[in-house]
Amino acid sequence: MDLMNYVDGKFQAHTGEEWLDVVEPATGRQFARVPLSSPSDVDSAILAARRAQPEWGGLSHSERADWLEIIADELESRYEDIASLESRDTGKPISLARAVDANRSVANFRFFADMIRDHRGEVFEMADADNFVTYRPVGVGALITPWNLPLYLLSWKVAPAIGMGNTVVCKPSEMTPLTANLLMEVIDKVGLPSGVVNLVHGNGDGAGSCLVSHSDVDLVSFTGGTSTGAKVAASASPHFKKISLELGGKNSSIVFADCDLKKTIEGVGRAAFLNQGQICLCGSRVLVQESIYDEFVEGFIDSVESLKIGDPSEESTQLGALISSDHLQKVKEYVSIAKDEGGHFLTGGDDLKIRSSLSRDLEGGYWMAPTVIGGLSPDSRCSTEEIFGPVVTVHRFKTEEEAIEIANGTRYGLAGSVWTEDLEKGRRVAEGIRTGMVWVNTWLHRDLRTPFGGVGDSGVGREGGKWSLGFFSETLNVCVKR
Ligand code: TXE
Repeated sequence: MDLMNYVDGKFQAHTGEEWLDVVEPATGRQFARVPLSSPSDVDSAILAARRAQPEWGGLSHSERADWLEIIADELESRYEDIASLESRDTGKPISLARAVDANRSVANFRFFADMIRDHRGEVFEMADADNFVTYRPVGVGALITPWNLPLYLLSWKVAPAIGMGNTVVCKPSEMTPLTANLLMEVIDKVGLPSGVVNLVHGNGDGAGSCLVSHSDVDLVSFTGGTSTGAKVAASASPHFKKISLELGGKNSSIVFADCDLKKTIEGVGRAAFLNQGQICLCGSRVLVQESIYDEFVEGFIDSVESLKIGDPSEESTQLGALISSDHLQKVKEYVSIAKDEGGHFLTGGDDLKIRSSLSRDLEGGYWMAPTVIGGLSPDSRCSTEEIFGPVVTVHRFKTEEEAIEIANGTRYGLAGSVWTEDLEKGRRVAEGIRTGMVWVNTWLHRDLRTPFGGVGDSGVGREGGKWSLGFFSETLNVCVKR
């Protein structure tokens, strides 16, 4: 399958000759090609978005909300296609692709349709005047997304961006472009006005950086790695674009002695290994109170060793393949760093066991056993740097203060979880962590109205609910003297 860009309401071939192979992570085999778009392809997409913006921005909130609902309905009718393409493209289990990627992508369009329909400006009265605050479109947005939750993250940006009257150019990850293509098919089918949503395929150094640095782009919403985020910020800032950066994480799961052990083991395991640990919110550092450390670790290892790894298309599979050969290599390097740092492997650490149980068809895939490492210092590289794979480190702590200090010992600050039956303590500890989101006795329990984003190396800005509407708009205050 050779993909095409989607510009000005039409699928269009890119102007150059360059292509990149799209590889199925579970088999290591190529199954599609993505165009490496040129600067002139990016220009055409931005021009189409620019031309479409005034009319689109002139529609009422409820007219645009209607469009989001139409897209949601059509997307929902492609539910099974979304799940199977996402599973094939990313290597994640089909059950996860259904529950998260397919479900949430539709939900994102519906949620923002409702929010935008109800969205009003504000009025602030003074003794002698009234202030009227209105929310206006920013203009043309560049939406850049990664490979771990491709359509989920793209829909999370497209829906509020166009809902608030902007037009957009999307640049999905070159590694997982298939569901972005599906979204363009949906948009094409429902007849969204031309130029409102455009898509250029390509890699980061090519189409991505060209888009971000373009003088006719007013806003950049980026989700991806921290070092890429720094480059994106550097090229966007000379033009004073609005920018939101959702970057990496190295999140702690803090387990207190008074937790419900069974539920905690299950929740901490899910936080560690969902999507093979390739979610920025994953809890990859597990901090356990000393008095239950041995008991927790024993139960945790049992549960990790019972995870079913293998063919992502099988319903019962719980862990699939890692995204790419390069990424697998990066994760394995951290495993050897852990050995050098004096870590001991409580389980996993290699891929031999998995490979021996895989069918021949999957032998070329990018497999890694879920790995739990003990004995490392909390300030070691493996427990402070983002690995973004199925690798977690476990550490002991004695007091609340110590747990908070360890949790705050990374440059990241995206998420975290606290496990205790004392809910007051749970909140107290959560509020002590320098981060953007903390769950108590749960993980990834998302209410789309809440702010999403982090501090430090995890990024700048918040999206979600009214924060998305604020980011994807410019406010105007008109003060009228009576
Ligand atoms: O992401 P990149 P990569 C982390 C994770 C991973 C690391 C690198 O640790 O190992 O990032 O992953 C586009 N200008 N996360 O290399 O490069 C690129 O084409 C504009 C965390 O895959 O950040 C893709 O569309 N765009 C993360 C998107 O940026 C550029 C999820 C993300 O790619 C660009 C994924 C440039 N100069 C990885 N360079 C999370 N926060 O969830 C690249 N891109």
